[in-house]
Amino acid sequence: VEVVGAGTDPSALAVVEQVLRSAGASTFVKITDNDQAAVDRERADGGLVVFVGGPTESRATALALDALRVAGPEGLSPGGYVLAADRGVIALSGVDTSGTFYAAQSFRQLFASGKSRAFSLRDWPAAPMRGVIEGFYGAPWSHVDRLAQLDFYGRTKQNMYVYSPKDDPYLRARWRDQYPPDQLALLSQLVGRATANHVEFTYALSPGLSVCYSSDADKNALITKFQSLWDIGVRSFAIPLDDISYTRWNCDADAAKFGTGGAAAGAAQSFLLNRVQQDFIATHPGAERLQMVPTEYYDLADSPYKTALRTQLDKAVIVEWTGVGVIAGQITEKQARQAKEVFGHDILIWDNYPVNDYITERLLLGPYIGREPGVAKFLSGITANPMVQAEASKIAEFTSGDFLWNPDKYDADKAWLAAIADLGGPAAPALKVFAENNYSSLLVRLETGKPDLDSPVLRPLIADFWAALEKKDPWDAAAKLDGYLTAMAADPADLRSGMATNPKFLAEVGPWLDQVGLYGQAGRHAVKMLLAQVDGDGAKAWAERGELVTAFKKAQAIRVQTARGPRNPSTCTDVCVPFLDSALATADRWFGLPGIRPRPTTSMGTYTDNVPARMVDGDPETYYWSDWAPRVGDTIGVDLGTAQRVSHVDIAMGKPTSPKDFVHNGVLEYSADGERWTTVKTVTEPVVSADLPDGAEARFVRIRVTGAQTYWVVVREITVSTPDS
Ligand code: LTM
Repeated sequence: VEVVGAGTDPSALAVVEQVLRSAGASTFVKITDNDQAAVDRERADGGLVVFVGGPTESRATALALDALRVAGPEGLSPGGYVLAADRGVIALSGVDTSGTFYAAQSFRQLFASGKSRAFSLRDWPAAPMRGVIEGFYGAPWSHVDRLAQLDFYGRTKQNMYVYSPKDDPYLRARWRDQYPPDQLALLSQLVGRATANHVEFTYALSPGLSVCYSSDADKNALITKFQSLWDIGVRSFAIPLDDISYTRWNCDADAAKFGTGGAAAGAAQSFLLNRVQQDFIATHPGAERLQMVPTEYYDLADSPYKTALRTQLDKAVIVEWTGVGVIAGQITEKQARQAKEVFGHDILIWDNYPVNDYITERLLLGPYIGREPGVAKFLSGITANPMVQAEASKIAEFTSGDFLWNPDKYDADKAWLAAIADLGGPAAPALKVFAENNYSSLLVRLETGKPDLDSPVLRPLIADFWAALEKKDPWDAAAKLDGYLTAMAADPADLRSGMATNPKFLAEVGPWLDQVGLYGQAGRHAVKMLLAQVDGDGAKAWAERGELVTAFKKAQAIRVQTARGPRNPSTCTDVCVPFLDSALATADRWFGLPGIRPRPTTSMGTYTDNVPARMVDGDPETYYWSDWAPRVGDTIGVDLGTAQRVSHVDIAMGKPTSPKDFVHNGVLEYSADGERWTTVKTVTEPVVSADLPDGAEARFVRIRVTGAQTYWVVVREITVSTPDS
């Protein structure tokens, strides 16, 4: 029996009915809240009575909570709720309709976990704004992706979706143009789905590439566009002004009115936004607060631009900020407080995790980390910028949603396992193996320079195996390592059958999944090859070596088409390839094979398909090309797999059409262990040639950048010679 009021949230009710149906209920009797006699009758018949609706929706739930001696949700922050059950009665009462919807979601979770006996729960969110901003470069999500995302946000109690795909022409390049009716109809469907899931659909228009800030016509074009979205139900609007230039005006009138430089840009943006605030937001009752992304969105340094925003932009506007750095390794409460002061406005974080548009060869499936609880509590909230791969983004999104609801209790590992269970269902164990090998937390690497955390399970198994091999007693460690590699090798088949009901996810991750499988296979052959050598079985070792090389080559030949060109997926990053290289180098010494097998290393990204492998392909016409100007500390070099005697190094950088693309200020260094480095010489020219000291032992050789520069880096060839080569 469901007891509802006139205002009971229909979405909450739908969730409750779905749960009860999955528990075997087939008939529902719906009773309105003033029919106490009907309730008593049903109870006398032994039926389960479920009261749905908080004080603003239904009067009956309060009476039920009284009878259960549980306090109501009054006074909780928006989205808060009380959920209680005892003696055949269940009561779901939100402080608002979203709260009741979240009570229903918790009811679903508790049912799934089997906790259906007497309990009472009082729960509310820490952050008012919790969600996702579709704000990446590259192919925008499909309509179907977005519908699925909105349902997912509802299930995970997130209340915000910002529609801001950089490559939707109607948002940036052609922002003045109205949507054709068919596209508006799709947006309208999204707004409806968002509302049903208690998600605020924010429409974010980015006029910065061509807007004339002082022009009435452009202000009116903005408002006309917003009005067309208002008419289909949108109530929340944003004006992102990131990734544009403020040294260049789009019209002479702006130069005349505002002058030049950062202060002028801040004044111009404030001028336009204040007019949108006054002429649109303030004239539309029910509109949410306007949001904006400043052009300086990535730091805390005060500047003429920020001063202008602080002093001139209407205080009602919420300012977005990515933390310190476009991809912020850590965001502290102290920084959050500073952001509020420096920008002089309420702050919403645009968090660039798990977005992978700048590193398209990787999937970022690790949990949300590195944000202090105070960030969620003290600011307006956080929207996570996801990956091009919508379904795969759900793992990180699940965890950021968890953090935002209750940051004090957030446990990244637990949240991550719950995310894997939620997405993987019965295939969760296979999904876990896959995600562990795409677990990269670039948040850590980019900010601290420490290695990221890819393959957290495989990494120590490999280390143990090497240590045991050294002691000539590798069998136990080999068995453990082989167990995990077997799971990797089986992962493509396991995941494809176990997650067959989610073909979208499988299509998104296909090339990465195949690579995990091939690295698993190659790894198993590597272990068997090395064990055969310990046994002195040369024939077997040689056969395993052949299988290893075949699987390894296949893994390296996989290509994924991305917005930045074709890429070799990078799974098990910095773990599988070095392991296989080292295994081959170790075995080849045993076989008495000559030569060095250098593997390219770089701390930078790759421009189009000029992949790092081209630094060591023996062909000086091909080259690796970084996709940014190196920062101090960036490196390019080679890893030889094992430490060995090295006598000479040649490195050729630059190319005829980009002769200045080389490291202008750097040092050539080598190291046996990757920890202690010896400097050979300074680097200031495109061609580097150096003898290493007699007896030098190196596994790694690199150029480390010591001075900032604006040129990118081209490396044509790195050649390393041994005393006998
Ligand atoms: O972060 C912001 C505000 N803008 C862009 C994003 O659109 C982009 O997805 C990320 C990651 O590449 N970087 C940005 O600067």
